[in-house]
Amino acid sequence: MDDIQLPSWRHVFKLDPDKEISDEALDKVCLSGTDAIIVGGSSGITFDNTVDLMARIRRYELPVVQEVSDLDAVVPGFDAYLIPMVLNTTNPDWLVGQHQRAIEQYGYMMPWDLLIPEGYLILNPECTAAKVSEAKANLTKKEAVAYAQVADKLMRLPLVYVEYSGAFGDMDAVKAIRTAMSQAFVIYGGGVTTVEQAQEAAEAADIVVVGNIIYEDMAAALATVNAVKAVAIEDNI
Ligand code: 1GP
Repeated sequence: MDDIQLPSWRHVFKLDPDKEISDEALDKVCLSGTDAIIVGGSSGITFDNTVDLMARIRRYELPVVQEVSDLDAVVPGFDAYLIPMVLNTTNPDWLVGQHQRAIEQYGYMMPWDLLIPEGYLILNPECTAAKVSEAKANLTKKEAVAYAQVADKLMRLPLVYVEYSGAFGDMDAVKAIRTAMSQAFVIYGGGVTTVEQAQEAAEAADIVVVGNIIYEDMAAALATVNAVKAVAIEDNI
């Protein structure tokens, strides 16, 4: 396994197994200078489409991690597994229920060392993840910060993922969240399509995730890598 050096990551591409990507496009993504690839999505994720995408990314040297959203689609062979715990869900299934059932069933064979729990804070009510996980995503900045603090200070999760999937979020809220953290790293994802947005997100969060634009405008997606990496962020922790 490659060592997962989360604290050194600044830019990550997220690839969706349910979406087509050509070998040529995948080559560009994997050789872009990004720090890692996350494989995951909110719908249409299966074992078969995940194993296929993982095998293709595996030809490259960069770390590849799976963000688990469906137990049936967990594929052995990733460098690590991000385990979302949806902080602002209204259904405890998405916070601990599915996790409990997974451990009850498969606990004896869990690669515990490879699991990285993330406090997932979904702030775009329109995104699929918000709908699927029944999240109360219309939060004030103060409410959002408090949820992130639950993850950081009470649950002591190593990551807080601020998810605006499909829409560029409120960077003031992301900054406020990061400032309030004692030990968790803050990942931001959602609607990063331009160099300016990539820079703004890089000023607000420890790690910036870029997803959809890969499938819409490859040149714009690739430009976000250097844009993020050019921004130095002060140590918060
Ligand atoms: C989605 O946070 C990621 O889970 C990235 O969002 O697809 O909007 O870039 P976009």
